[in-house]
Amino acid sequence: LAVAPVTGPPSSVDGFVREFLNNLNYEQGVALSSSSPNDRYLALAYTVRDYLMARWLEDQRRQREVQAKGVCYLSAEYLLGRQLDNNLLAARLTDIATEAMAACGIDIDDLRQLEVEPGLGNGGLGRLAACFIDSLATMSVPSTGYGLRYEYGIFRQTFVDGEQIEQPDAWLTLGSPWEFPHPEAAQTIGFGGYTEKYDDEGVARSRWVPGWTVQAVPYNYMVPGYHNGRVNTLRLWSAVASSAFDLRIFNAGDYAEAVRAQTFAENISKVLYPEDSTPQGKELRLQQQYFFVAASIHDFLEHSLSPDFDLANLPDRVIFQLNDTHPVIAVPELMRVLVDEKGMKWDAAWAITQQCFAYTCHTLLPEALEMWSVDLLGRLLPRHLEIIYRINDEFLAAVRERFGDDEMRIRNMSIIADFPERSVRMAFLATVAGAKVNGVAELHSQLLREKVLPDFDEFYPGKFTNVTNGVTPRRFVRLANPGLASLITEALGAGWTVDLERLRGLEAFAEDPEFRAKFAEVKAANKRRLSDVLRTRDGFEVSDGHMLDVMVKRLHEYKRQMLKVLHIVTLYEGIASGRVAAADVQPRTFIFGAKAAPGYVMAKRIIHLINAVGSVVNADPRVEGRLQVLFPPNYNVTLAERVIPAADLSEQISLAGKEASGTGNMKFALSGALTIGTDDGANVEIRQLVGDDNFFLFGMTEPEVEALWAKGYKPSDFYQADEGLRRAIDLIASGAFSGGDRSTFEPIVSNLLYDDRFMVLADYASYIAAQARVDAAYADQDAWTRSSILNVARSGFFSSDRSIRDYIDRIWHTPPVL
Ligand code: 26Y
Repeated sequence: LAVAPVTGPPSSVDGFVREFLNNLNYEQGVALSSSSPNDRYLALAYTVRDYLMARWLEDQRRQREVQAKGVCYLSAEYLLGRQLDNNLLAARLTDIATEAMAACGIDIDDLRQLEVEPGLGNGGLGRLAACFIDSLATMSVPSTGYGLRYEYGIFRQTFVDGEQIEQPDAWLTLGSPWEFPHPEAAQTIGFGGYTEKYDDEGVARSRWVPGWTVQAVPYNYMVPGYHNGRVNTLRLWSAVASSAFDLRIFNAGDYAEAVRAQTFAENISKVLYPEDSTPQGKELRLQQQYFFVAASIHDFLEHSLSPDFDLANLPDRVIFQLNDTHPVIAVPELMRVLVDEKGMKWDAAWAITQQCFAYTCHTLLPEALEMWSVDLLGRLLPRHLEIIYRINDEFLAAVRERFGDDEMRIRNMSIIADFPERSVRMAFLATVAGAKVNGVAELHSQLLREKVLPDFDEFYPGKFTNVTNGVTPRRFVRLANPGLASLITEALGAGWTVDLERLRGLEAFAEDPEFRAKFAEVKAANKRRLSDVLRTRDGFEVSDGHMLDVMVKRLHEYKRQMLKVLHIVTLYEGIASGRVAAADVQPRTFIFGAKAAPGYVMAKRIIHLINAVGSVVNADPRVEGRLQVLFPPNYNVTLAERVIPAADLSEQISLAGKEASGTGNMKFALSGALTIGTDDGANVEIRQLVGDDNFFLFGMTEPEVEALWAKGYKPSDFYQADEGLRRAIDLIASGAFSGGDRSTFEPIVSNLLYDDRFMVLADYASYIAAQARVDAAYADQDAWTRSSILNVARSGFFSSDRSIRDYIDRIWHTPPVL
């Protein structure tokens, strides 16, 4: 029997109980009475899985049979979050499972808490990939997500004396019920070695003779669509040594040496790189990148195409979407397969390749564009380097033809950079190879064309486009904010979860006092839920009646957590100095969540400072509890799902021109938080949609930033000119937050005063003024709630379903297969 019969969701609680007990007995080997919480969690997960299985098998069969064009999303990161709730929701099993567990004397909530989320990503880019595969499944688009199955995901963050300590994230220890290993479908991936020319019946050809190989073993994950009976696949690769340990050496007693090769190979998928911006030239990272894209391309060609498929038609069957530069080594790999392995002519192969790739850029920081040294590439992937050189030669010849021998321009456009080290600019390679190149918000796409890749935009008219990011309403509204979800359904009826523009219908309700009261009650309940979580998780007490002012995102200087710190210190200094009565301060709780890259010293110092300011402010009786700073460690998707629905104010305060898009900003707006933000990334579009009255704009615009740099930026001038700023910085410098020790935070202070690359001081006054507007607005609770409802009503555009529709229309041309 090739395909299991399609069964619908179980109609009875009894049926679910039976399946659950079966799984407990036959998979876990325990009786209900003797089962541990983890046994129960696993058995529940297996039961949910079983109900999705028939659909999954059916969709796998159909994807092979229909031969429609599909998307292979290539991403080094997927920040999935917990799976249980999402899969229950997609399969319409939430109520049945809850009752079934209750019938067994189990509180399903207790089991939910046991799941360790797969943290296989750093931040926005990885979470975006997770939202996109959810939307692709929900919209019935044939697609596969490809990536890496890191044995250790993003590090677990703890604080010791306020400083970040990283711990390995052993997410697989207690079992991983959502994955299906397929060792029989392993791919052999080569590395190193040399290339050689040979004569193939009169035709001169090249081939690669790798020096060593690794096995890539796929693990499949279900990606269920929401209420549409679809289940797509996420396929993550794990590295296994091609030959196990050396028995001869082992028997001779040198155990470490016997497993050396094995350890070396298996290191490839051992751990996620926690850097999320600067591409440090890590050999292992290049190995990871090549490992997963080579395995994915071969997997697609072998398993998705019929044996007699004519590869000339490949663009009719697949688009490989490159999620940033991390998978760009796929370009020379496809060329190598087509030319060296399939015997295709170079020009034909290049024409195909150029139609099969598209590239999404997620940054504007020039230092964040990946470059690989020619030396390293030549050692690790010698044939790929040759192919890149040829692509570059032909590309530059075409540029010469078009623009003449403009050597400056040629040097600026070359895929190979000569300084400071001969290296390959992966973003340029992706731009030359991609059918389309997109940025992730309107402003970002515009700056990408005008500032980062202007020569390419001129050379390739029509290649550049925009797809503004989005977030999945399933996880971030339905699951994370059930109170709001019910209220919306009550007001608008069902259907909005897959058609988020319908939220517009809430605009009318914003004028209804009764609806406003209900909406405010949902927000209050979300705050209580958050408060419960923070109490059990971290021992924090969230005070009643406070505005929740939230800044959660990776710690980066460009995101400007320091600006938020200066605001808090300013408020505190006013009270501590006696100039402001505590009673006159709007009660606020400031919540931070942020991980810093382990090697990013300044970012870690800022984390230390936030914790230090929190300790002092929270403990000072003069504050009368009206200001509170909470920094729960280890911010992740699970915590985000509690924090975001509870927030009143969303902090999106990057220096204009630095944040490509942001996606947290969208999640907050959809949860009814008002944004205080700069004109940056997707903030621009959020403000346009929700309206100026419902958004607190501050700071310089991107052209103003440019102008200030051009004129010569001296941060100390701003320090001298602004008394409030001076007092805040002086208080930090005085050691007030470091037990009198002036040296602890001195590097932060001097960085602000004498360098300040992200113009914190230049935007300080404007930020403080905007915060005063926030206070004034919050004083009128009913008006605030109205704005909050309008934020929800007008943010439907930010569904990742809309992003995916844009990708389909502008880039992929892969219609849904219904
Ligand atoms: C290769 C390594 C150094 C690296 C690893 C991770 C480089 C970058 C990253 C991650 C980047 C990232 O998360 N970028 C964010 O992508 C989001 C989704 O498009 C944007 O919303 C956000 O503005 C951008 O910073």
